Amino acid sequence: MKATAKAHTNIALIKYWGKRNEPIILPTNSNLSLTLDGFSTVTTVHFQDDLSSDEFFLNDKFVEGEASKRVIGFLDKVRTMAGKDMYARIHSLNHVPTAAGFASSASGFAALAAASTKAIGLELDDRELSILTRQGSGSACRSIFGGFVEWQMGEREDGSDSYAVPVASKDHWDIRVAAVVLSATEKKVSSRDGMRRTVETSPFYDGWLQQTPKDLEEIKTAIIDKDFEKTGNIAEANCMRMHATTLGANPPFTYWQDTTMRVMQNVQQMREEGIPAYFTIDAGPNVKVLYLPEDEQKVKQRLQQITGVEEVIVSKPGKGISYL
Ligand code: 2P0
Repeated sequence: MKATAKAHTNIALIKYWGKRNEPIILPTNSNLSLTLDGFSTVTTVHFQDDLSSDEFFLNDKFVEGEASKRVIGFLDKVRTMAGKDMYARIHSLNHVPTAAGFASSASGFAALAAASTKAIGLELDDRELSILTRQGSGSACRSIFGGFVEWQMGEREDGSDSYAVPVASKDHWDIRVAAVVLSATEKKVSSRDGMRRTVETSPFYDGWLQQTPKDLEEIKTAIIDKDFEKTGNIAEANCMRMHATTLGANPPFTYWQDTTMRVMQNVQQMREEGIPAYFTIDAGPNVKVLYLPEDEQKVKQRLQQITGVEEVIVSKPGKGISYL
């Protein structure tokens, strides 16, 4: 009744931004990401007869409070599915530099879902696993697969048609992602709260919903064709539209800081100088930059020189979940 799984985080090129159902996490728009090899979580779940509650350790530290509640809530779903009433000891090792601005929830819930279902004896296929993982954290359902992955929003109320599907494998196209870590980051609005506030109050949200399906269709073609300029342009524009919706929220907010904008401007400047590079930004101030392998040195150097940039961590396309 013990299993260990590894999952990588992912970066959304077409963003998941808004829920139509909060308890089981159903999105308002289909979205697409690239799984990254640089950042992963390894989780061991051990169901044991002698435990009277779940025990969650993150990087060898016992965790209580909200983070632990989310993990236990997820294991409750796994127990219900398996029809078993046993508690578990969970050990998670996060190889995601917290400062890198990647939500560790994507790799975290994907690894937890894979390890816990295997440990309890459930035999799920990748689709079933993606559906379950989605209910831990939305973006995590994409990390079941490697490479370029679409989360199809589905239509059903029970979420049975809302899951991730592979679009192109990690070996299809070697593009790179630099995570640009900023030195000073203020306390931010969490992605959950930011999403909710935007859906409920931003008059710009309708525009987001209208445009995003078109972005998704176009980027899928661009990825299949390995058209970097098109892929980058669509990803950057989609990111800008997501962030524009937050400015219309009530109260309005933005995830950007001064360094965020400096990095964005430098990326656009690089393009003017003939280096194809494009940015995307999630629910935080850090910037991720897409570029091609042959430009790695130039892009890295340029990003490291920007005032307020602490570190640049590069990543390649990564694989889906694996069992250790
Ligand atoms: C994404 N983000 O597609 C988008 C882009 C942030 C901006 O998924 O509430 O932590 O756990 O489903 O996955 C961050 O939201 O939200 C996110 P929950 P999550 O990657």
